[in-house]
Amino acid sequence: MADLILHQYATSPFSEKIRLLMGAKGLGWQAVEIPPILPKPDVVALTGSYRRTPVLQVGADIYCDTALICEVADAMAPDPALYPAAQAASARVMAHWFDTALFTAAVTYLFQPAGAQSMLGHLAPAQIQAFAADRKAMRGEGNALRMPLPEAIALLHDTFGRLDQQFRAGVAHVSGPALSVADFSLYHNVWFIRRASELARLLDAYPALQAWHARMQAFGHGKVHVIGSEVALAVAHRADPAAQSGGVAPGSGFEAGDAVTVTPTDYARDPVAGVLVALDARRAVLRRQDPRAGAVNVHFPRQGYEVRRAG
Ligand SMILES: N[C@@H](CCC(=O)N[C@@H](CS)C(=O)NCC(=O)O)C(=O)O
Repeated sequence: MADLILHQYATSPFSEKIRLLMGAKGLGWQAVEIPPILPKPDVVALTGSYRRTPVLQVGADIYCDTALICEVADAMAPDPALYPAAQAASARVMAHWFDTALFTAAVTYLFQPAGAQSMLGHLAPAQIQAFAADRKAMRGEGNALRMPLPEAIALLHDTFGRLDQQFRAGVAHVSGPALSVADFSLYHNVWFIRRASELARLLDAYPALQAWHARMQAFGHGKVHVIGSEVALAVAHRADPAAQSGGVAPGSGFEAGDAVTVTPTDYARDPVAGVLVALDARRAVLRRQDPRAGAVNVHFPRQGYEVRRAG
């Protein structure tokens, strides 16, 4: 199996989702610590202009978004399964909801004035300002990742209360009796809130949820080796992108070889331009050329991303 290189940073919840997944799957991986704010020249050399965190690199194949990274890791190391057949739909739908609606509530809750200090207190005042400006620009005109604070708090209590009840009723995992991708999507949200000292006390009312979190945490992060971003770029440059079976699905309105852009529909809406290699109901794959990374295939999930003809 080619080396797995995760471009991530320590305080990123979506990175933690994948670090824990590596532990659960018993995978060895390499970590590149990337900047939490723009500029990220070595990330976008691989991705085009996709700037979100984390990104998984396998040779010259670059996988954006943790929803897709979970599928890739599951195909490489099927045990334990992330999409057990008896929970296939519930696991995927719950995971998506935790990664979007619940994450928006968690971010709103944690970055209220009382929380920002515990989340960003390790930074100098100028760094806090730069972080705030970066995230404001990333959220865009629709102010994605924010909702009214009372609704965010209500959503967190409602969700955690129901999950706590379900765990107390003896259901071992989030979407049913078996572990699934939904456990990892809930996990990173709880992990994020637990980092917020005072505000983490919101979780005190949910002991069964906390016990589940401790069981998940025991997976650890697997065997990790830290490398520099220049090493990762050299790996991409040396490798050829993997052959894509499947191609572009008939009736999609696109053909292989079309010049297209792929853009997140929610936040960090920076279009990535390339030549379409594969497209179906689950994935879009673009080929692009970069002076430092060489030829790379950049892979996106279809949900949450828009494919458009370039120009
Ligand atoms: N849907 C994306 C969301 C990823 C995301 O929002 N990550 C945060 C960090 S936890 C981010 O990109 N923040 C801005 C940045 O790192 O530049 C995924 O599942 O990968």
